[in-house]
Amino acid sequence: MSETKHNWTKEEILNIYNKPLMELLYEAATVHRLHHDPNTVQVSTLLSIKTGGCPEDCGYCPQAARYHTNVEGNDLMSVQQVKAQALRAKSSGSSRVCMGAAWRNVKDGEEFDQVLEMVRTINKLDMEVCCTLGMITENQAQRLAEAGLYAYNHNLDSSEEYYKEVISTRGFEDRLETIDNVRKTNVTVCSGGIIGMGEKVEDRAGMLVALSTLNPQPESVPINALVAVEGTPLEDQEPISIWDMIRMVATTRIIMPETQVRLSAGRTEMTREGQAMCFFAGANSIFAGDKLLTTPNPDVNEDMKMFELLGLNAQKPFIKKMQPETVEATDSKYQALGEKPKWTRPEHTIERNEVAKQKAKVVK
Ligand code: SAM
Ligand code: DTB
Ligand code: SF4
Repeated sequence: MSETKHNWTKEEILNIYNKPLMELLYEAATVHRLHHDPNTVQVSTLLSIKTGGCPEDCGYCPQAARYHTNVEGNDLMSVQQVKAQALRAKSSGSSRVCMGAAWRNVKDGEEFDQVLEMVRTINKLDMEVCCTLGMITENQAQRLAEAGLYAYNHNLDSSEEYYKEVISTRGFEDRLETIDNVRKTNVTVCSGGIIGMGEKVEDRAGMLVALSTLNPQPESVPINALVAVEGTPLEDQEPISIWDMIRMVATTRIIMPETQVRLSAGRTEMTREGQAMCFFAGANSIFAGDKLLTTPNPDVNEDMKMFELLGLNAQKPFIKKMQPETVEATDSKYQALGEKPKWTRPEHTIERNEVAKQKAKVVK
């Protein structure tokens, strides 16, 4: 097996992305087979533990408080509710639960303590636990690790250049810093992005440069197709073509051979044939369950029928890395530091974000 390359350039990535499709597919499928069982796909279930009311202005996100969408906000779920949902996910074949919170960043206190308890609870069900809670400090990452977290999801979302066209309330460098904080623990990094936000192919390549030059490369890379939600600044974006998704998956597979490439948001718009091409191109993970965080996802039974049709098997947990140990709150060697980290707030103006915010004020 060849050494993983960590110095990919944008030009090299563009050359791969733009290859004649049959060559791209052949190359991606070859790399895939060298590093993974091509008939195994990891199944991960998303759980929105705290929905809506987020202070950020991410142009794609239905959970940003400043836009008017149909998302109903909820307080943080209870540990018991989370346990019940995790058990359901396990019985339908998921090996991982990913808990998402509509937070800009984690704040020390009761709510974070409750999330830590959720992590312990799911770990004890012998499932991989992932969290996506916004920006975190090193101490918060350590506390999550100690509770038994397997992965932390924090997406770069686009190229550094295009990021500024989508989000004004935090900087690309904040994302990198959180990933760096996670890297100081034994928690693996899950980081990817969204295509179909109006970015150029060069931006997709730019995002892949940022991800593939991380050393080690992320354990998993979710590739989301934008779900254009009414009321968000990106509500009028045209859906991307399946060929773009296939090219993006194949390129990700070639440049990040060991990574789990996750076919993430946008599957409701994809045919089985389209998804099969993505699996052939190296996707080996999906989000299952009829809801992502707030938007629809294919029914789990339909997904299982698709697996049967394609001869795919759901991956067992802890194949890549051992189950992390769980330390109980009472035995913890870390404590809340009550830090006030200085995450950036560029606050530059993004015209379409402003328009969506003004429209929401009128409706509200
Ligand atoms: N608040 C935390 C954060 O932003 O890091 C965690 C939750 S946030 C919803 C997680 C990711 O969901 C985002 O980084 C983005 O990639 C994805 N996402 C959000 N809205 C989306 C949409 N409409 N279409 C596709 N992906 C979306
Ligand atoms: C990721 O990359 N995609 C997931 C997960 N990580 C957290 C979220 C997709 C969200 C799609 C929009 C929604 O349902 O709100
Ligand atoms: Fe908030 Fe995350 Fe949505 Fe941005 S993507 S508005 S940070 S929930």
